[in-house]
Amino acid sequence: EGVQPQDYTLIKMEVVAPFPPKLGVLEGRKVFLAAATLRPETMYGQTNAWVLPEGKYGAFEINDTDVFIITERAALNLAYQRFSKVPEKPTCLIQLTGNDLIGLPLKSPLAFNEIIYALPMLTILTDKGTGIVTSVPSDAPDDYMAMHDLKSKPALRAKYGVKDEWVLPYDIVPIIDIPEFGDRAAEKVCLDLKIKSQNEKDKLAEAKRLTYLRGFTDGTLIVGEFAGRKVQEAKPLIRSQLIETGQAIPYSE
Ligand code: A2H
Repeated sequence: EGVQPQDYTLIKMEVVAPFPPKLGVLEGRKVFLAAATLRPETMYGQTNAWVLPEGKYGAFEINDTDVFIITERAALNLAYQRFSKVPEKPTCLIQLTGNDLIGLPLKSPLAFNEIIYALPMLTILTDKGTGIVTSVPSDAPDDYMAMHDLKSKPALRAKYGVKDEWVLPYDIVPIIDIPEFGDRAAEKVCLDLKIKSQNEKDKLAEAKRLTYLRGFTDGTLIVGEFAGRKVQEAKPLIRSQLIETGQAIPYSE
């Protein structure tokens, strides 16, 4: 963990009922996969959520209505940030693994895709954020490569029980234009650097370095209520809106 606290936005991705047998005890509740992001203004371009197949998660009571599926570590942090039904104490309703979550249909704030699915990503860190990541392959090289791996490797889909229809219909949604990078910046940089898979750590670090700063300083939103505004200006506005409408909460670590 860094020395500086990171201010994340936790995006509430609602699990669509009916729930599978593993989540049966949660039936009748409002259940969300809560994804930590530093880029709330990119939520229009979500194509899926990421979970770590072998990762340990739990379903935690956040307040009288909401249940969040996140890591225990994140639930404890949230409990100290006033987000727990019992103050300063996480209440876990059921323990789950990432494998239990793969294939869950989700409704996520601002996403142009009405339903997106929870899919496996092998590079998720369990000691960062919530262990759940929302996927925006237009602007995040990690997301682009993990999606590319699933789309191009039927054996990888089979290994994790991923159905074709959770992946193949989902294409990049252009949302931000960056001069010289275009409106699919993550794809362009991954192609330029000839990155082969989500496991090429060093190259992906370079891809992120190349895209993130330019996207934030020179990017312009091309969709949604703030189309035409600079990413820098739109980001705090979209973050506040998501929080005020109850579709997200602030989270720091
Ligand atoms: B960001 P930092 Cl479009 N493991 O959200 C791996 N990656 C994680 C994670 C975890 N446990 N928790 C969060 N993340 C990702 C959107 C996005 C993100 C875009 C562009 C850049 C970007 C869509 N994915 O991140 O190490 C999440 O991906 C820029 C670094 O705390 C989160 O924001 O800086 C970001 O990493 C937080 O990474």
